[in-house]
Amino acid sequence: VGPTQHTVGPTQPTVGRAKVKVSIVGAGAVGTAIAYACLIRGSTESLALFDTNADKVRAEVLDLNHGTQFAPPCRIEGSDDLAVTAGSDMIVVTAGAKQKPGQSRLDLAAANVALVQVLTPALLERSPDAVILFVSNPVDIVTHAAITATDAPPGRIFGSGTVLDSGRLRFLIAERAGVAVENVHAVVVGEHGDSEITLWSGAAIGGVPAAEFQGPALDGTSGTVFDAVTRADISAQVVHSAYEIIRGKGATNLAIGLSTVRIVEAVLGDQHRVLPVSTLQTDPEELSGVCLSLPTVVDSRGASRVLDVAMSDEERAGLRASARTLREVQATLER
Ligand code: 6V0
Repeated sequence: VGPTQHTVGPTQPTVGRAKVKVSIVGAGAVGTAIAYACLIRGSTESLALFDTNADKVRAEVLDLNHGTQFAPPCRIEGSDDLAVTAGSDMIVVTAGAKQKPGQSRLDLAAANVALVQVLTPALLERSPDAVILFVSNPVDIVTHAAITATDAPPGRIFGSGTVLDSGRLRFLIAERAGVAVENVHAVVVGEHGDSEITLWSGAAIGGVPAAEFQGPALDGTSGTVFDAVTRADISAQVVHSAYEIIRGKGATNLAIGLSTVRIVEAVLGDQHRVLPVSTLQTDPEELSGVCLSLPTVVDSRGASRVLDVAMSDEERAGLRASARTLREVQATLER
């Protein structure tokens, strides 16, 4: 960061220390959507935005501050000086290059890995107790690079993983089943990317296993809704929906904003919420050493415990293949 740093925020000094501070690194489409969701939901008492683009961060902070009258109380400041993040309880990293139309998440890897290897120790220096959540893509590779660049305890650094993908999956299942999305239980695991796996074997709608769920099909006939063709179609849509959104509007930002804030609140509120976040796997052997997503308990320590979730043989083979893909990319990037 150069000598011409600019900080923007409330002019009145804060009386005492704000209780809960969240910093967001990268004030682009995703970072600002996360900030906006945090503000509207009242997730934190203090928000700090850091971006190397001084004009952009200044504009975003002004825009957010002009809305504070209409939202729960929150102090919002921003800067192109990393010092603005000091003393954070939680830091969300969205900085870096993003996918261009037709580009895969793994294509982004080299630039964003180099960025987080420098950024993560600098963030922890200013906020030694913070939990750090990575959103920048490819999120599993970026999270692994960040973990290996520091000696923070396991779980304090993790990635948003397939929380968004699982949200997309639940939406599509709910639409087909004709039930509220909260009544769908289903999860995507593995890489946040092309090799991710839908765990259909554990999917349930209002407690009914997806494979047994009956209802009118799209052609009006009654019977099993989630047959093999429908399952494959939904899984493919989950994988491809980011590409479709990027083609149409240049970025995906609103749903990732909301899903990230779900993770932020799980940490700040010590909620012990089970979410498919990306963490460094240690067991079993074939997954060990890569960051990927499995249902994980998220609490004030970060990602604290990976659950041993039941899977079919095919799903388990898919997860192993996803781990292999990630391991190969990791090996070429982290030297
Ligand atoms: P964007 O709108 O280009 O914003 C990125 C911001 O980062 C810009 O404002 C840059 O100025 C800033 N920036 C670049 N380098 C630095 C740095 N060193 N320090 C601070 N700020 C910096 O991109 P967008 O917000 O759309 O996407 C951000 C990242 O999120 C990309 O890597 C996306 O691929 C990723 N996403 C991850 C998702 C997930 O589910 N994990 C979902 C959507 C996007």
